[in-house]
Amino acid sequence: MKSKRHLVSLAALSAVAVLSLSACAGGGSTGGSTNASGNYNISFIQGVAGDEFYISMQCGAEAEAKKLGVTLNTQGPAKFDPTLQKPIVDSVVASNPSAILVAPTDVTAMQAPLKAAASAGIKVVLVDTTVDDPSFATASIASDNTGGGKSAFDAIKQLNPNGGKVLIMATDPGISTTDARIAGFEESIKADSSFNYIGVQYSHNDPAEAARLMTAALAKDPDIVGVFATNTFAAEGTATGVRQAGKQDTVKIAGFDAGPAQVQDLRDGTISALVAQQPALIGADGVDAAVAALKGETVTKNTQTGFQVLTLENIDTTGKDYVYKSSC
Ligand code: T6T
Repeated sequence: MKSKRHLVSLAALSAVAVLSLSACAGGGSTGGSTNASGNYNISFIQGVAGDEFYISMQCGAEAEAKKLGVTLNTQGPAKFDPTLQKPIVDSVVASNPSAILVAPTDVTAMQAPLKAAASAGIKVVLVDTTVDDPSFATASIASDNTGGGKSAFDAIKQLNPNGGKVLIMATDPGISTTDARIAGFEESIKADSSFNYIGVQYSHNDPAEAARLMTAALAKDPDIVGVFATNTFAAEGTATGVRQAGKQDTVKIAGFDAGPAQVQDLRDGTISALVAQQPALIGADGVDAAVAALKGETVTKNTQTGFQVLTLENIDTTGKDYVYKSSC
């Protein structure tokens, strides 16, 4: 059943901005390897296969590749795990594409394999996530993850104006995006003395683990009033845990991402707000950056894409185009 309290206007929390940070880099040498038809050949390596965020990014990248007349192929590991992503990167590098678009699954573990790709003369464009030292990369394109974390706190505060106990359900430490979301959320909550922040739980990108952790957290702290779930899978599991505890009217969940399952949870009233990214735009910008670099044109080194806070109030109007796709 939908709670009226979920209808509180959160429109003011929405922020859509696409801003290109000003540092520009020369495109470097022209050329790059081409395929048999003489086209540039781009490989997109997702953070994990089957995640609607990366599927939507693939859709945006494919559409842009078609427009520009370049070839794009996509693959991703079965789990968001550097031990599974590294062999994919290594075999893609061995196939010598013109460029790689990649969402590194760990800031440290993916540093050397991606630097090696760039050293082999392949243009490397980081999409979504990054690594400890991305200086080898042609370009980096990512959401305003810190700002999204702050907006998630604003959403929880608006639904709990008197404050209360709040936790974060995250994935794993060492992922640049979710770490930045946590940092943004923590900065806001620590500055508000009406809230009692009880810390981060790591669910390893596994909804079943997030549900288990959430159930345990509610057994220990039944007075939790809010949870920030830092991505699709954390949000899905958090919603399940809260539902199983019968606490959906008292625990307000703000989740990052807007896959179809999260949007259904928003409609059901289990989730109150979703911070939707623009994955298709990130994919399209990534292809543009790779092709510009291959042509020796000037490339914007860092691009930050915006986000939109989705609620029951805007999901069928201004928010509807932000819902991620399950297929292109
Ligand atoms: O939140 C996105 C992405 O931005 C993050 O880096 C990893 O998780 C997602 O793919 C959602 O599942």
